[in-house]
Amino acid sequence: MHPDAIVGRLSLEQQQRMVDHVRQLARQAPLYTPHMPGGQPFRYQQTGAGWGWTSGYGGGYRYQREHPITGDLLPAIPPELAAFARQYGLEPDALLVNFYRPGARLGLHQDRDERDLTAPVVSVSLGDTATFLLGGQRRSDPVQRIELPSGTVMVLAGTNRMAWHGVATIHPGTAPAGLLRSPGRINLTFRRSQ
Ligand code: MD3
Ligand code: FE
Repeated sequence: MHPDAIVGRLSLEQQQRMVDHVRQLARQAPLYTPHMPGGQPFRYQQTGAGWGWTSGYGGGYRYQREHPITGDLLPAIPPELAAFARQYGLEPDALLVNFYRPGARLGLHQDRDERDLTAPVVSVSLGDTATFLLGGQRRSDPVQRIELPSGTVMVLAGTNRMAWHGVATIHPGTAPAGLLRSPGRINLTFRRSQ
């Protein structure tokens, strides 16, 4: 199965450069566990650059410039990464970094906290392969299971932009040797939030 959302695969060198950027970002804006507005923790850890997505702490799901734990302004999106997203027709103002350890999942949801829901979302998978779930416009629509190995680039545009989606499984031991220091998967999403 090869959905039209998958647009490319990064070389190992490109993947390593992205991971190096993530490490640099995480030094300034540490990974943390986001919580739903009701207090339930998500199963992954998160940080961001530019605008970050925050999931509660009183105000409900929204984008904000401050790190939710440290209160510091998030670092700017590294120019090399912004240029990467621009290749796919997106001028990003938000970069979300999600880290999944083996066993972590993300339930089916839609992304609709962005002001312009016609701007595409660009996603890069790094590390262990994930089984990604891509549904349709309605929650009850059938869902495709799509394997996302390290280096996969997806662009969610058109009808896929408002599709229900989630992460079913992380497959430990499938990352390219030496790419990550610990087992798991990093997902980068570039977005236009404002
Ligand atoms: C489809 N992330 O951050 S990436 C998310 O693997 C999110 O971390 C998943 O869902 C992850 O919101 C999936 C691919 C992705 C990202 C955004 C989308 C798919 C999408 C927005 C709309 C439709
Ligand atoms: Fe999402």
